[in-house]
Amino acid sequence: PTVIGLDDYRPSDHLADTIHLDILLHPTATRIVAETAFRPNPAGRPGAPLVLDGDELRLCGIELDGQPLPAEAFEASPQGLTVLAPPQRPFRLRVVTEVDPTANTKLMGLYRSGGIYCTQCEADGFRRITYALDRPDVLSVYTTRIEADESEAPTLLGNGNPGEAGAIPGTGRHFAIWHDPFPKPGYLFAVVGGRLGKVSKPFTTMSGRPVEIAVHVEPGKEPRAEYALDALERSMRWDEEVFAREYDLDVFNVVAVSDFNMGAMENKGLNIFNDKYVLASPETATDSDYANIEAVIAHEYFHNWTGNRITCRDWFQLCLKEGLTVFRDQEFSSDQRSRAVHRIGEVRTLRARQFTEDAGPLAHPVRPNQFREINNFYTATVYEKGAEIVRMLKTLLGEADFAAGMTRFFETCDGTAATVEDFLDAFAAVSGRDLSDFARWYVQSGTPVVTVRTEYDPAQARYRIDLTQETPPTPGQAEKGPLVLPVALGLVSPTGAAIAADCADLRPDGVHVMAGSRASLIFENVRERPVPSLFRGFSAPVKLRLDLGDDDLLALLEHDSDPFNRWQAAQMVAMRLLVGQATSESGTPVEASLLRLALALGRVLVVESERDPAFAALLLSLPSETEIAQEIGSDVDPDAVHRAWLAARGTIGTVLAADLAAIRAATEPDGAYSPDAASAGRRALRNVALDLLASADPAFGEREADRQLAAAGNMTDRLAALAVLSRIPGDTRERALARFAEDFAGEPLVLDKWFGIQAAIPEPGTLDRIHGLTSHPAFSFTNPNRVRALVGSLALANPTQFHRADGAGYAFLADIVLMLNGSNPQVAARLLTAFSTWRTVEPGRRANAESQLKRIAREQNLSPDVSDIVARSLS
Ligand code: DPP
Ligand code: ZN
Repeated sequence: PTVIGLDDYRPSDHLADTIHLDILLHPTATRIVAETAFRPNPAGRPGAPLVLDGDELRLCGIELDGQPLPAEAFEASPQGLTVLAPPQRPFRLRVVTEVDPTANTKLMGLYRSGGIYCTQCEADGFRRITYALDRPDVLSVYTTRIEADESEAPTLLGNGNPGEAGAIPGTGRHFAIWHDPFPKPGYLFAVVGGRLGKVSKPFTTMSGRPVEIAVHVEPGKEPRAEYALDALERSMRWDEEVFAREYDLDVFNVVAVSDFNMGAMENKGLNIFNDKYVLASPETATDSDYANIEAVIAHEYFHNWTGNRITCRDWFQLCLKEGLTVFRDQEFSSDQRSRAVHRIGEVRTLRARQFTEDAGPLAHPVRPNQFREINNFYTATVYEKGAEIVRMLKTLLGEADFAAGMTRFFETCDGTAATVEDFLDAFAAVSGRDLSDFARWYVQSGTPVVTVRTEYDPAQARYRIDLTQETPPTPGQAEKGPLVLPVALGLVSPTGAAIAADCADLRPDGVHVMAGSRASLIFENVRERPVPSLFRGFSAPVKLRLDLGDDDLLALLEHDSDPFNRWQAAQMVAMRLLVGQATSESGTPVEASLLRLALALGRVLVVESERDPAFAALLLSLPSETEIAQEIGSDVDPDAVHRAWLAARGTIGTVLAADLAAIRAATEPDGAYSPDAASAGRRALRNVALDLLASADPAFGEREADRQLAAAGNMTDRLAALAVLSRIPGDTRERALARFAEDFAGEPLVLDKWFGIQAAIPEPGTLDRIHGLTSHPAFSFTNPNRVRALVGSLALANPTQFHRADGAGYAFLADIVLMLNGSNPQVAARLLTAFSTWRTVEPGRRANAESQLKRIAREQNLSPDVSDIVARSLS
């Protein structure tokens, strides 16, 4: 595949001001008549041919200004259409194409999901519907007429506002016309046709515009769409209150479909969702499903401004809409829930996914400078690290300048296809600051490592913190420069008293801005040896190397005023002993250290399990096996990591048994299920307690989980119990799994959880079990959710079995990747990224992984998606 570079950008030679589409829906032969008003772009090359993108298209007709275009005037293939000498003035091109939505297994362009016609056009899907200037900086006003059999597709939805609609007498067909007044790139185009039920309500915007907001789902599932509708309403209100952003059309429609490559898509006025992020009922969805629905609904809605009203000049600017919109949805969720708890969740995700990506062969800058396949750049780096950059910008500038910068960005860039520079310029303009050093965050890949040394001089009552930062080399970037790091920090007395920070280099809000590779902070009038609390709230996405002993860290756990760092301190103690245990270079007295941690957690729990149960649940959650492996960094033995992890949980469960039992007794469910954060927090704590008790005493765990399973009145408690049981081999487990499958036989999204739990069992029999499940009637390789639940859980949530020493896990994943390479390359490529840690495992496993990667690389007819990932993984 060809490499596309950021520096290659040049404006389109032509513009497309309006596009009129007539879409005649048919299961296997949908016709698309596209009439586009083109004109030469004053910024383009005069006299250039009109080069339109296409992908697997069949051309059925072409006219220019009402005249058939003679064969010698154009060149056409399924992959493109070129008008060789287009007029040097505005002209209209009418192109007729035909596509087969039923055969479209790639789920890009127009396809069918469970009988519903739907589209996915980001990034390059519009060219699978009609020939077009399919690039984000060509914005057009779309008018779309959709026609279909009334019996097959009673609901017809498009972008923008609804216009004329009606039956076509005598044909059994009907039509609907939609007009979107906002110019947009093709990737935001969408249509939907199908038999759908809906829930809706009126919404009045802050300036008084009446809007109908609606969520459309499979008929019969309407009650399960109420939560999504509620989350949408709250998102719309929040964006008005916090960012003064108002909705701009008469309707806002969300449609849920079962077959979807990603989470959801922000098409203008017509968001299309993976039904996993819409449908929820207490019986079928867990607390985290509810939280995810809220977050994804908000995310896609917020794109209406950050993505749609202001779009991206080119795909290298993807983080401009994604990082910013993730930041916005994180802020929304933090306001709706507990900010500290949410922040910890964000950081856990960042570390598990983005730090892993940044440490391996797929590392890339938040704004990449080249790509072969853009679909492979919808990554944790672009999204999650992109959001961290916006968060740092806010910390750096402070609330007021950040808010002013956002307003300026909205005002100056509205209606344009913008760049990261445009975004930063808005903040530079309002604050008068030079952000050129800060901009390095967008172009430099890799996770900075900050090493801290501290020194206390009691005679001078002086305390000194030395910080150095270094970013390790990443593919294509051997040399790294220093990054601008907002370091939020404070001093804590080991006995709990706060210590006033008398330091000239600290802002009044407790932030030191570190701009070079090293910094020294001197604190005066420090009367006792303090413990430093650094990067409070995770103020910068760095790895911290801190020379603190367990006692100091446990003092932070107990006394720091920053909840994030309290949690972080416990994680650091745990990580140190887990790594020691797993690498058995254990000069550290692991048991004693573990005991101290457990006892400290016990003390903290007394207060926290009442004050903030969700926070208490997080305190009790050890670093994941993925994080431990990442911390070890090389020659990792996943079995040793797993053993260390199990043993630590067992010890904590044993030491805290009485406290955990008391927590369970105090959090018995009372009354009806409510998905609110406080109730969810109590369930989380209760279920973590069960998990730890079961680690300490599997026989007890089995009985208790079985009891909870039988009594559970909601999916959260049911699934938590099933997960605990799944790790305790025996008849009880098998009966529980069988029963669950019967109870939820007609519920694909619930069965995904069941597939996922089984695929994550850390036992040698799991691979056979997964093989068996691929022929389960509810499983299908054509549905991305099913594949992710079963195969994705093995690859991403079951380190010991994916990284089996005999290589069978790798071989299995490689087989699936090759099978999906042709039918759904995006899903195949995504699964393949699980190999990205292959160089960090011990030599035997490493050789097995490499041979599977090479086997994939040798295959003929690799999709651009898979070939790009495999090539970068091996490079
Ligand atoms: N733009 C989508 C989202 O992240 C992904 N295709 O919202
Ligand atoms: Zn997004």
